[in-house]
Amino acid sequence: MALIRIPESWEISENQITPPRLYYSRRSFIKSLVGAGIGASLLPLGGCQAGSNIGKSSSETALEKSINLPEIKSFNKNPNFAKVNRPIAEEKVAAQYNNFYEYGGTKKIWLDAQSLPTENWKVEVGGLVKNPRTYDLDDLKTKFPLEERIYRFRCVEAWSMVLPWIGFPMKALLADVEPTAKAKYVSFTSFYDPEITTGPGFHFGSLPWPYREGLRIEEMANELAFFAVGIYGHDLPKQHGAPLRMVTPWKYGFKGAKSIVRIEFVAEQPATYWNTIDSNEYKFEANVNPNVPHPRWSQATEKFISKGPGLSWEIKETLPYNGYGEYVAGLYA
Ligand SMILES: Nc1nc2c(c(=O)[nH]1)N[C@H]1C(S)=C(S)[C@@H](COP(=O)(O)O)O[C@H]1N2
Ligand SMILES: [Mo]
Repeated sequence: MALIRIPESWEISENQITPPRLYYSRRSFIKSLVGAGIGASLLPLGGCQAGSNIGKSSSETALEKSINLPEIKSFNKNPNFAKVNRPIAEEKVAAQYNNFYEYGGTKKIWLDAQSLPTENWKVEVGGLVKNPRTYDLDDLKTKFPLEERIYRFRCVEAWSMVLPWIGFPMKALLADVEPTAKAKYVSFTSFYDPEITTGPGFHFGSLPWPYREGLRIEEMANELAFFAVGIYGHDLPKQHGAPLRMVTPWKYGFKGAKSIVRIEFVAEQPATYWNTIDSNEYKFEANVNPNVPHPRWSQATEKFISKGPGLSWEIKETLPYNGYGEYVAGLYA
């Protein structure tokens, strides 16, 4: 299979990011960085671009290795989420176009993310619950029946894909740990170790690491809220947030914390990574809404990404709740 090499012009080019050490103010750094990334990626709106680069074979081998993972043998295809009216992204396209800021600020972090250590993974679940537990990955995969769900995915940066996740509904975990009546929110924390997560420019102390996200308990109990342990029929690649990540398809992609190590039930709305950086631009709720622009760009349409080689996209209208209103609108009535 030909390597899918995402063209430079499609994404933020490395030389558009001023090295962070030149910045003195955290806020201006974030603004320029996020502005550069998002602004650049939105410029070609309306365009379609074929890839021309042939990748190096070492990089092709590394990419294949990163997605050539053990098959998940036993899972059901959930008939309610068996397809959407858009094509599923080709696997290598999805595996090369990621956000995972622990490993850097471009879309090309898939290779750097291979340093994430996933052996003997443990997920600690505690806080306001009757049954606090520490699960290892096998516990999670055997205790909770696995299913495949094909979901739309919509990043706040206005790109989108359709992805075939394998995992289990969050409500299954809720039933196992039994939050107490005091628990109103839940906080999810991603793996973070500054010695390992080596993305350039993201590791000076003032950023609110580790990456954290949160939901209301009712959101976590919703049918759609999902934990993924796999994608495309196999274990989750590191760049997608191995070995366990959140998937909340009616919300912007940043709500889907990757590589989760801790889940804590709490009484108050928990702090989250992007909301702490800029609460005006990244709301806690973060429901996909075409009628509410981000302060710096419209959310009315999206660049729908599905195929390679190279990368092409189509402009599509963004749907309220990313098309999942029938499941979740009642939560926000
Ligand atoms: N720990 C962590 N989780 C994260 C992020 C991140 O930077 N760190 N980025 C988020 C954003 S902005 C998006 S769009 C999705 C991207 O998921 P994908 O790369 O698997 O498509 O991951 C989300 N989860
Ligand atoms: Mo995102």
